[in-house]
Amino acid sequence: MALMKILTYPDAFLKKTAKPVTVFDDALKTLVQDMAETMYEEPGIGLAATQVGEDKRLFVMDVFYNNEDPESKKTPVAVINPEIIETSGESSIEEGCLSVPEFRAEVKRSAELVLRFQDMEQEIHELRAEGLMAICIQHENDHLNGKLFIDHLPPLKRRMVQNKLKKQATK
Ligand code: GNR
Ligand code: NI
Repeated sequence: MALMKILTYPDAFLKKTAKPVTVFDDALKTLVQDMAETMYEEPGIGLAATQVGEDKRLFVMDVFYNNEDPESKKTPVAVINPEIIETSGESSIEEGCLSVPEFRAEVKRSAELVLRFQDMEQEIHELRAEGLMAICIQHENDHLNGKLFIDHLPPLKRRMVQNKLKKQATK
């Protein structure tokens, strides 16, 4: 098990459209385990492969784990080759991102969705999600398409935030 380094804005890798996973081998299993460990360590509710410099359509998530509750159980889900096949409703919460440190903003997204994905055994699943899980899935799926939550902000606000983050990054 190993912790991975998380890329931060304005790293160009974060703008990449990730490639589908075709090889389900031990190296993939190790990557998923290392990503899950990194997600819990940060802590985050999700982590996309793009964020750790891996050009693969895959993310891990656990929206239920609370690291302040000793009774809380870890239930990591590995989501491989995700496709959001249905969406409905509207919802917005204040989002943060491990790749955009120290900035939070409300983002308008779908309230409910159906996610089709593969697990480590290449089995295809369809998962209906709502609430925080639906938000997290859309946020992680965006990462695999080279998109960050700040890309959803109105243009002027987005520019201001990007300039501020770029200045911070050079410090
Ligand atoms: O840990 C995270 N919390 C979070 C809160 C609101 C909306 C989205 C997220 S995802 C984020 C971890 C992360 O950056 N995943 O890509
Ligand atoms: Ni993120």
